[in-house]
Amino acid sequence: MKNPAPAIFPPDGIGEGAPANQAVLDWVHEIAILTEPENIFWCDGSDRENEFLVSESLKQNVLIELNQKRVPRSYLHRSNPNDVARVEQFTFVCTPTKEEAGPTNNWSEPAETYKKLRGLLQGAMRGRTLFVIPYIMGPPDSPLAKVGFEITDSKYVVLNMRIMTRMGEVAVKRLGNDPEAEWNRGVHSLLDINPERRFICHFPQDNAIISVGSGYGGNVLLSKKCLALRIGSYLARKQGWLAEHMLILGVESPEGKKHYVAAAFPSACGKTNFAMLIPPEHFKGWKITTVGDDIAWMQVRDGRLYAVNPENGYFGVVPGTSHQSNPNAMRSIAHDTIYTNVALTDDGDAWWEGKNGDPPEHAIDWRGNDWSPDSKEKAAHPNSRFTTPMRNNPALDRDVENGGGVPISAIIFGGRRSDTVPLVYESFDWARGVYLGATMASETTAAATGKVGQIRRDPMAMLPFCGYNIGEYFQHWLDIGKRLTDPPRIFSANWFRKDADGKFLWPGFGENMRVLKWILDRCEGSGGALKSPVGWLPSPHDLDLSGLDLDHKCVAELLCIDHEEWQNEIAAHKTFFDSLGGVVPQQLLDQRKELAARFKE
Ligand code: OXD
Ligand code: MN
Repeated sequence: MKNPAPAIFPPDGIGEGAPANQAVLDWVHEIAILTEPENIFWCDGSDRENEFLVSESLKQNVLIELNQKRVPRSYLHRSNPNDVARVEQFTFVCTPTKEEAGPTNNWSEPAETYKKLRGLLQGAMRGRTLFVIPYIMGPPDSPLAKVGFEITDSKYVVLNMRIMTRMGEVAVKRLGNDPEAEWNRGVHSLLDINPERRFICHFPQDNAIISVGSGYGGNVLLSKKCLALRIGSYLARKQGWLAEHMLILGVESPEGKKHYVAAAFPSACGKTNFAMLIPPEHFKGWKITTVGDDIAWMQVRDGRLYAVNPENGYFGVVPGTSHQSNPNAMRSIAHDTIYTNVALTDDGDAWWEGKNGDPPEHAIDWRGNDWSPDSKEKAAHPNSRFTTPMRNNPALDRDVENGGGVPISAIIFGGRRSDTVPLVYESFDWARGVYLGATMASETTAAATGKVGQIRRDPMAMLPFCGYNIGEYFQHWLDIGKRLTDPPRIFSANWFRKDADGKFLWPGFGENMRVLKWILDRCEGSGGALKSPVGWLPSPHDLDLSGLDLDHKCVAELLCIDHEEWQNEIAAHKTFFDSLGGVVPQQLLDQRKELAARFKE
């Protein structure tokens, strides 16, 4: 590359955060030769740098300033309408053999894929700035923390990564000068935002990611789904820990007894709401605190499972967020937030379906068109998002920076199921909990492109995120269990069961505290339960439902295990296992038979 002339003329001292590590310098040089940018900008994550990039983004319409009195230091971004969600069909795991990627991933041969991507990246940053983002996932003093570098030609990505990760100096320091140190190489280019040239490719053996053709969320914030989950799960298996699509919350009783719970729900199924839950009046004195809302990295120590949240911010679904559904999220996103694909009101505020108050008489919708309540289109895209720093959360857990992690007492697996799956039950033991997680299913949501509302098996909520063979992933879970002398109890939860008229039976949101309380009672050995074929099921009086306007019939329906529905469910487990082509551990196949037999007892 010729001596690059700065295209955006950063003021002195900005864009000079280059690390001393030669391996990083060599890699950046190689990508710059390939992509031919005008300028290389080494991000340091400082406030000054951020202000500079925000002001450039405003000038170039990458960001739109919101009303600074209402939402200080907050901005709106509109993505290309062809680019509004994760693209699972264009997401690849590139391992030497197809078997390593397994039956649930799109596989692509590494050498050919590198070649194809290099072709697409050739000259792709001409006239653009190449940003290098150093970041660290996990509390910097955590043994699980991972350093990554993301190269991108998108300012929006830089601004989001600064919120979502610990970015800059801290990562450079942790990496140090060792050219052999482990770090993730992420390359992202917008190209021309064309779905035909959109590929999100992972090379687990090389600890590398290349993402092209998208500018949206999980496709491009490479720290999140790509590193923390897909590459993370691969590293976790190799190194003996777990990288999971789970929120982590703390729950403290009025007497000061505290437990931590991790919960895996698929995308857009309420992880953020659950992680920020405010207990209803009836549970006065109980406190919920958030460790994380999307990803848990967990390790075994002294026979227990300890979790850290690798992220530094929340990339949450906006529609439906209100002072009723999630007051802590509303407070979090009241300042220092990037909104993507929400509507813009005439007075410069962000608006979305489900926000408190009446809809505005007029707004500009997420595509930039005039909108009124009579419009047929939604004002905000169903997968519109907020990016907000976790320090904005009034309920942030005090141990969120504790590198050793928090001890997990319970794991919850849950999906959107309008029938079959009861409100809550507990698996008989770890191995049967692994079966429960492995066979969970949920209705698809707008978080990924494709049909919404289709039931699909989504093991441990990791179907789109497990970066290696799912059969080995199941075995890894079983093996972790053998190392736990005090394992978390494993539960199933379903907030989404409906009655015959299609109405939700359970109020959800803050009232989920009632389910959580039963879970804690079980962990402490005090909660009552009946033995059912699927596991330990609360009877109506085992749940604290006082003050809740729910009739007996409704409670009975919520807790019902309908044998006919479960015959279909167990048959669907078989279909799913069969579809995986012989990779499922024998222990789980046996469990399916045992489950079926328990229904006949
Ligand atoms: C997310 C997702 O953005 O799961 O967290 O899609
Ligand atoms: Mn997620």
